[in-house]
Amino acid sequence: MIPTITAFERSPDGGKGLSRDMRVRWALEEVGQPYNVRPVSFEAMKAPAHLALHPFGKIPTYEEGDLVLFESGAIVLHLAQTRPGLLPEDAAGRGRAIAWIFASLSTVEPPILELQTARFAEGDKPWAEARLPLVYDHIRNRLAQLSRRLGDAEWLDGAFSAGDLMMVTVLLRLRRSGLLDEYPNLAAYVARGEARPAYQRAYEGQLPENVGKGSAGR
Ligand code: GTB
Repeated sequence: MIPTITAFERSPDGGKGLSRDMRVRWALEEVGQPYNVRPVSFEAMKAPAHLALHPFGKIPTYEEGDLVLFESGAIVLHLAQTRPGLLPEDAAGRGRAIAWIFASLSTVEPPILELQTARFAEGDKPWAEARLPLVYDHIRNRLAQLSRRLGDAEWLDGAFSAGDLMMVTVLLRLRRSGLLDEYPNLAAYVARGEARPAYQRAYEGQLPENVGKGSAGR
């Protein structure tokens, strides 16, 4: 059974790999699972057929037989738990890798999303400019903590795991801000993630000219 994921028909980032289907594509490529991609428009995301898959009308979703999943973290975790390659074999190591998945989504991503909101969604508000330094502080605080923990290790906890995959995709959203470059070990960590062949294949797949092709059609 070849799973099908959904992705933007026309991604607002123009194919820079920043939308959340990229994590799922990357995980699928890491575990060697072939997949189909169904592109959806913003309009289709809010229509009943898609809302039946995703209660919040977003991408990505994941369908495999009777199983329907939404939330990129849950999809990546599902893939990591059902295919070898993205979680350690031992229970303690698995637990720690899963902790990094949660950390990426609930501790590191929120301040990064604050920046997107402050810049784009609220950029025209009278208080937007005054709020930015505070938002930058929140992000720098998190990055400094993460940078200390990573130190000069290659990955967050031993071998590359789904925790690293998630963390790298979260950090990538900062590239344009220049904040990542203030922490050279984090910038190098992200670059290591991007250099992985599975990341490269996933990136290729989300380029505008490949939208909807899935892993077999490229
Ligand atoms: N928590 C959910 C998950 O992790 O799966 C969040 C899903 C989500 O927000 N999906 C976005 C979406 O469907 C796409 S990724 N939005 C459509 C809508 O809400 O109507 C968010 C995103 C959009 C654009 C860029 N970009 O241009 O750089 C990056 C990320």
